[in-house]
Amino acid sequence: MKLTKVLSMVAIASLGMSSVSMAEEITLSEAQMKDANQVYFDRCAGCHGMLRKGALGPTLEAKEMKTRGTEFLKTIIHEGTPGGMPDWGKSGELTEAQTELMAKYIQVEAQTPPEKSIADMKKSHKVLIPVKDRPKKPEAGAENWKDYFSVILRDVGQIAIIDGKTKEIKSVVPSGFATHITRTGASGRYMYVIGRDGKASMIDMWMKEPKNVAEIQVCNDARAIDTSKHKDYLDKYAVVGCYWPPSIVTLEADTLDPLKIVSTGSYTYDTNEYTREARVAAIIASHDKPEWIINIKETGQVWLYDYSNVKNPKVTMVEAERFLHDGGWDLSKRYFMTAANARDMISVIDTKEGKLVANIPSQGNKPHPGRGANVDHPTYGPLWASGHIGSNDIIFIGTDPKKHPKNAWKVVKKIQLPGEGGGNLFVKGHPNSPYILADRPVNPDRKLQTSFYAIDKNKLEVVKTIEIPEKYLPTVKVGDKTIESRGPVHFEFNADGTEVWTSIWGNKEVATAILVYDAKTLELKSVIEDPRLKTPTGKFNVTNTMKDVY
Ligand code: DHE
Repeated sequence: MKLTKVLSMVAIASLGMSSVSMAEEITLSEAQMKDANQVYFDRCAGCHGMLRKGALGPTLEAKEMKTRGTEFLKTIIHEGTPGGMPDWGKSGELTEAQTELMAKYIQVEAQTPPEKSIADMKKSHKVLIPVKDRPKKPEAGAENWKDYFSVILRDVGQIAIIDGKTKEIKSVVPSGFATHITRTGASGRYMYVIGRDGKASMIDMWMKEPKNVAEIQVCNDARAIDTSKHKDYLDKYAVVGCYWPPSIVTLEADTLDPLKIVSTGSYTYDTNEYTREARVAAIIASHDKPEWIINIKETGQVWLYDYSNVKNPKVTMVEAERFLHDGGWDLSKRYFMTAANARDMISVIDTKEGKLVANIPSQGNKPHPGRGANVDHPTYGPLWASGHIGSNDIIFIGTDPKKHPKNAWKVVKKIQLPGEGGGNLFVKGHPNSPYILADRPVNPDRKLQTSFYAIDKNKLEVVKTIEIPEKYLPTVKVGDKTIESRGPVHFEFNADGTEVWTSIWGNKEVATAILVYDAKTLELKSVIEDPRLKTPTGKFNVTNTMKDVY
């Protein structure tokens, strides 16, 4: 379907008009409800919320959905929208029957999912290799461990550990369902992994063949994990941020034994309404204080969580903006730069003073920085960059109020990725790279989606579009549908910033590749191909993750 047709459907949707009768009766059997609950959890809850109150995506409350009707909702679920809703039907992720089922399901009232206690968590806790049986130093064959990459194999629930120097796959280990991110501890030794199903696991990088050494399911729906990075607490605690039950769970860093659970259900900062679904989005760890900086999405608060007294934590609730999602450090690692995506805002938190510095309009549609990318610009000084899902804007915000006060907390430059529409998910930089790289995996245009873009850090211009050769974009037949790979997603540099890696985001039926580019010439330098590399998404280099380099 053409972009214009989808746009006009979105316009109709926003006017609340529908050609379908408002009196449509929806009845679903118990089996259909069960299937639909699972599909909703897997595909929809992340953006629209378990209780369907909306966040990155709009509210899907039954009363409102009934006014739209099944046929209209089916089309949106099948085709997606230019605002970032994926084309679930067209891409083959949902069958026609599932598309219809979901169109009906969202017209039925949402159910509240169960809570989880520490005792519930403990049932799934396993120390697979006790601390005393783990290597005392990096084993022979693991000499390059500080330049290893953990690569998420999303739809097969695995992590590939790849040597950044030799490109050898050291191991492929199981993880949670649709694993979301990985983070290292401050020493880099363990890679911590969080699945969408709330399963946390930790991989020992000192092993010749890195393996999981502990695992636990701390909640039912999660996206974030991090560790204590302050020098007095190195590798002491891990923390998981949960979407459901909305909570923060502190764990022992070497065994994942659960220590403390804190509910995040609270009041929206602006309207002071209670929301149980106050989900934990991005978490970053301070290097200067025993503190995690935690986005509470729906209430619009950033929690500065002091873990020094782990059973009795102190929390400073900083009012920022609603629908806080992803974000990362500025160049100095004092300011947390984070996107309130559904409000088109970037909030800046001063972690030294423990306060909001600014809410900056992002000047685009749905900012989505990942952790963002940092630039030390010769004229503007330190800048932090973000792209947008819903528009093709890349913005640069000044982050140095001392030496560059005129540029601080302003969008000093806005540039456009070429072509129509947004679809950018991640930008990434490295101090030794002359470029910031930007992907576009959810742009509806095939050519734009299968390319990535190099932005010169001095000129602040897109200077090169790198098209992925067709041979690395396999298609797969599912039923009578031919499904194409989405193209490159997410970037990560090697430790010295001389290479940048991107993954080809495909379908789980077919292996794709990791493409490795020279960070200066942007020539394709090597291709990591292996039948096990299915649906690679995020990649995290041990050194860069340990030091928060991006
Ligand atoms: Fe992510 C980061 C949530 C969709 C791949 N994603 C994050 C973070 C959050 C989040 C809260 C920040 C974690 C942190 O820094 O502590 N992501 C969500 C969603 O709620 C959403 C929109 C829908 C969902 O149901 O999950 C979503 N994310 C996606 C994808 O579709 C991606 C591309 C593939 C996937 O796994 O589903 C995806 N998200 C990632 C990656 C990061 C991430 C690779 C880490 C980026 C980094 O460099 O730190």
